[in-house]
Amino acid sequence: MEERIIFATGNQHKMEEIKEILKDLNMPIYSMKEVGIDIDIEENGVTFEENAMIKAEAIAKLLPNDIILADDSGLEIDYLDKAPGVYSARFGGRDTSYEIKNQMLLDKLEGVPQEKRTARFVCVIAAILPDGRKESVRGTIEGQIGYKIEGENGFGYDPIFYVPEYGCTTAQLSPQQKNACSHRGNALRAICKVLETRKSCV
Ligand code: ITT
Repeated sequence: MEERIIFATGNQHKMEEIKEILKDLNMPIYSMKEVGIDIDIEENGVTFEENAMIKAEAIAKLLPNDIILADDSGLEIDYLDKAPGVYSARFGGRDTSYEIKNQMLLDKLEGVPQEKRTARFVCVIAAILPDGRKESVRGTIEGQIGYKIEGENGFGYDPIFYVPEYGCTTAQLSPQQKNACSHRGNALRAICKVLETRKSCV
């Protein structure tokens, strides 16, 4: 049977970025939904690594012959003791719009000077291979929380995540620019090196 990668994510925005970043990898890549799996996975870990592996394990149990990857990611704001961190998706309520969530974070940082607004996006990619091997890698991108919501691209907290090198938020970068420097791009390129030991990769 042809080798495939199944991504244990229900987040469509992540999936779009993942497919673009891994497009040169000559392997078919599907989200769990695309292969007919629609389950809620309880993310009860306290680190990105634990949660990424929890998601990967839940799908690997159902599809033991595939390469399973999972992404756990989030925004760490230093002034807020690294919150929302692993709770990024749940911060302010799962169903609350990101316009509201982003404004809530801006309000929490009201009056905080620029040098104290440091933050980073973190992405941990967990992999479970058909031989049972488990790996995980972490990618980050450093930046600052801006002063207002800016930009239409990306998703989630992108409109408040300012990247000094580019002079704009990650929501103002093109998808190609974001993928080239993002936490997810960096983590996926690192997991490719792990997969390279099985099959040639990007
Ligand atoms: P899955 O667990 O199904 O993959 P999820 O959205 O619940 O989807 P996480 O638990 O990993 O995923 O939460 C990640 C959250 O962190 C995500 O919902 C965003 O709020 C934020 N986030 C992660 N990567 C981001 C990015 O590239 N840009 C903006 N926000 C991001």
